Amino acid sequence: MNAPPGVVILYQVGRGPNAPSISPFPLKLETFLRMAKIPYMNDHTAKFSTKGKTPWMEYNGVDVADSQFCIEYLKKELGADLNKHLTAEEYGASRALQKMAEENLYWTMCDEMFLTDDTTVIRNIIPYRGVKLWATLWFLRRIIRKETWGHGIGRHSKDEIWSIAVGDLRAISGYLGNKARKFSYAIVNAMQNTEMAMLKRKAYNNNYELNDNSDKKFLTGDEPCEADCGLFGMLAMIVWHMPTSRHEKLVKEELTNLVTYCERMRDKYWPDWNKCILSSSEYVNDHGKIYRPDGVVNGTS
Ligand SMILES: N[C@@H](CCC(=O)N[C@@H](CS)C(=O)NCC(=O)O)C(=O)O
Repeated sequence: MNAPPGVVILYQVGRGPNAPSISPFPLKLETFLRMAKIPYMNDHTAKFSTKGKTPWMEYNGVDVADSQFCIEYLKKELGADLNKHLTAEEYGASRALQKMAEENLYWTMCDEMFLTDDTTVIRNIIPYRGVKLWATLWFLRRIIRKETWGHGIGRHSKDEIWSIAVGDLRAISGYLGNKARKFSYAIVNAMQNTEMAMLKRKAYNNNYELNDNSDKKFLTGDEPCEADCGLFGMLAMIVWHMPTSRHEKLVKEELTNLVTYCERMRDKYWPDWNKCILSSSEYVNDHGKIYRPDGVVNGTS
């Protein structure tokens, strides 16, 4: 694929059923390109980088592998710094949370999706059926088992891995802040088991949209920063691509500010979300189309 000068080619693995990627890292990088208003086009042929991973990019003839190195490269080339408004403390906290999600929480998600006996989660995401599904699953499981073992997390019991996921998700949710929820829960608890308290608890569990009460709109405040790309990429998988998983249950029933956070990022940077998800009737194959910062999507180059 060729791109005009100044247009990034983003190599990724194709769109997902309920979010624009089934992988957190391409979604992170594509969200960054939108946030930084950098023109780009997608190559959905699932060509992996020289490092054997996805995503990667080509910019003015230079190949860069790894979502974070792509971001660093573009920051250097174009001054696309989304952290200018952060204090050193905010930068430190935002980077630490992003890395926790990418290097720790991510592996708990891989374990939940690929390495448990129940294949419901993964069957909802991989579009294949029959032999093709089982062959893909066998192949992916082999890689992920090896990787989680090398990382170290794969040596823990399932309960221990789950406790790591819970700790990480609570940390992100807590940093975003959920004051109103804590306050309301205090009231509900004070009411103990009256019928009203039970009804309220049920409402909490069933309608997380009512609980959009995170203290901060984005990770560090009203203005998004670079770490929001990475966190959104990761959390979006839990919200939209891990149906029936424990991760999904935790964020939708308890850590609801993570769900509204994802919805806020989606609404701000993905007005064309439905065109980018396979399950929507509005889906459009954008392979080779150029996204311009003004929202215009051109035909092939
Ligand atoms: N640090 C990399 C991580 C990318 C990554 O792990 N991608 C996964 C897909 S979610 C992958 O390509 N896995 C293939 C493999 O590990 O063999 C980045 O930020 O781009």
